[in-house]
Amino acid sequence: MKNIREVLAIGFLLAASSMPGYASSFSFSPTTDAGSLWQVDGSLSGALAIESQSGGPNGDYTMVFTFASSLTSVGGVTVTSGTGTVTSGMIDPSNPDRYIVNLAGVTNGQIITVSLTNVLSSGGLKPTVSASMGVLIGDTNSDGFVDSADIAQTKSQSGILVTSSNFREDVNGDGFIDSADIAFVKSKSGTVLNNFQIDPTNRPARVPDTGSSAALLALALFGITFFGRRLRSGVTAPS
Ligand SMILES: [Ca+2]
Ligand SMILES: [Ca+2]
Repeated sequence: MKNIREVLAIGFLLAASSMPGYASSFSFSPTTDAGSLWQVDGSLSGALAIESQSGGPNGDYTMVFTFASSLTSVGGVTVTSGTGTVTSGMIDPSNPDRYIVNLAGVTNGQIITVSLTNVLSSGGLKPTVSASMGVLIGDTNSDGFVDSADIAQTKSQSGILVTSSNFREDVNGDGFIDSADIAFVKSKSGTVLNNFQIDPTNRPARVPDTGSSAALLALALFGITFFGRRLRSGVTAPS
């Protein structure tokens, strides 16, 4: 699995090598787990990748951008959408093709986008490079929902050595898949990745965003008030 990923990554790098300053890939993981072998491979232009592992009590995650050539400097790094803050950003001291972004306060059930500006590499200058990650703790099968399928998947891996193919089920990132992870996924059951559909044909409805929920609530309150008044006026009118 890891070998296939490496072959694909190398192929991607070769394909992107003719594009100056182009970020060829990025990956992410909980910060405490960032030194491990397994991170979620993101896509800069394709399907959204979802992080299933917890970033701990402070929501600490690390994103790594990989470029086709060595970086000279990066002008700035910010969270351009979603909830979370950049605590640090640096060119990887052990590999200048990579830029590491540490994040804190990343909340669950959201898509967060991080942007690098004025990325100067040996391949040229890129004004903006952005990457997004979905954060949904316990969504081990990456469909944007935490439900019985994720619980079953985690149960199926309980007690099995953590590898590149099942690390998503190590939800608390402690290096083991066990009852703690099953309980963790169960505790998140019913949560969703807001405003996200992996396949509209398989899911009946988009999750209402906060604005829609507020509008529905306002409409419901208006209805209760309006019909309540009508009811009261109907009852009191004869006397
Ligand atoms: Ca799921
Ligand atoms: Ca675990």
